[in-house]
Amino acid sequence: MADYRKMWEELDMDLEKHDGLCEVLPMFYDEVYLSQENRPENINYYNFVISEVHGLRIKELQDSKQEGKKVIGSFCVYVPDEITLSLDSIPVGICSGSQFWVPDGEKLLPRNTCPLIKASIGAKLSKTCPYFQSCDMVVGETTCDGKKKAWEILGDYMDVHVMDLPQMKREKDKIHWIDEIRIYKELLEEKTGRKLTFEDLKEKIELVNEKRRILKRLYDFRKYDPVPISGKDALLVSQIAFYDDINRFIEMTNKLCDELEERVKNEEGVFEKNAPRIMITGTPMSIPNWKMHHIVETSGGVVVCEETCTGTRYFENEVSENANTIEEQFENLANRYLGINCACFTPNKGRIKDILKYVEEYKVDAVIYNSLQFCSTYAIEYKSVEKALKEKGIPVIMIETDYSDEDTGQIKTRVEALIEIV
Ligand code: BJ8
Repeated sequence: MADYRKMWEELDMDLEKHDGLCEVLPMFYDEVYLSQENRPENINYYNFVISEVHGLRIKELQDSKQEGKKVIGSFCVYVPDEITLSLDSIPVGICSGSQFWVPDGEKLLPRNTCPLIKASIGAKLSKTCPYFQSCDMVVGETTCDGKKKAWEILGDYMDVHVMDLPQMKREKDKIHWIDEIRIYKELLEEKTGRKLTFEDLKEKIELVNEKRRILKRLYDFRKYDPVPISGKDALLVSQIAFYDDINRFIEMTNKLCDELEERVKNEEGVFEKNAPRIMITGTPMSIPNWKMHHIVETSGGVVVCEETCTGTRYFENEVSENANTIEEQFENLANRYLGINCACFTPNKGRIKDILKYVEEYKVDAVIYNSLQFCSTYAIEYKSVEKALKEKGIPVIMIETDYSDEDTGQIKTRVEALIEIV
């Protein structure tokens, strides 16, 4: 690997602490990913991306900044990438998925806060995340209470803009969200000195739709039996989608899908035919949170779908390309984004509908409802999801966990018991 220390230094990173992170990640990746058998050839690209996660991609971001582009971080799939890209900026998803950052987060946040929030704040505070350090601005949103309050803390350390996401989906909420998208656009125009044009937005709407289509294509292959790609690898591709260069990501994921198409034709799978098919639903899993997938796929099951923001919620539903004015484009954006069914909305019946639809489509045998600790919206919504699944005769268990390994053995026992009954 090239030497990036000078770049990290210029990014004002804590090099000593960062060395600690660089030591554990490759070992962990080897154990969870490289130990898998029969992976597709084209997954090597994603191995490479991970090996350069704090290196080459960060260098690319720095080079783009030299050319005058802005880097904009976000933590939620409601923040519209189309606007960011249209204004010559690069969106990066920076929700943090590692226990490494939690202790630093706990210096400022109560311990009984969601690990995703603690890790995000900890990553900034500890100056060990080069994505955070590269951002010209981050865009938060008013989803859960924990995040809302965390943005105030983060604001002491960097430029933060908060989008006021409605919590219901009435007509007036849509009007409000269109307005929030407009405010974000105006702020970014000010930052970049550019003006958003209909043509630029049209192009980026089409581009982001293409990215959604390629992720959908990938997920469609997981509907086959035997499954041509592991759940762990599919999750990895989704996670990388949040920060890789969009054009390269589309190209490489298309190549991977071409290979999977061949595998399906040859009935070649990573697991044996009839392996128990598990769907995971719940809170997002950002890099390197591979915990639940690893447990399932080392317990005899295969993860065939994730109804999460690092799964279907990220790519389902395209932005309509049918628009003649910027106003119509904004309305189309709002329609697509408000179609995401996050538990922070009330009511949120659409999520149950989605889960039942995926159970059918991906021929799911059992569901794991995975909720990060202290995430009350997802934890509370479990009861209605459980009821709907039980009515259909689909076994489901709820697992509340964090990023640590402490409960791995316990979770494995429960997952094995679930797999045994299907
Ligand atoms: S659209 S799931 S990315 S808000 S897990 S921080 S909700 S306490 S991440 Fe999310 Fe957007 Fe919704 Fe998706 Fe809070 Fe829950 Fe933590 Fe969460």
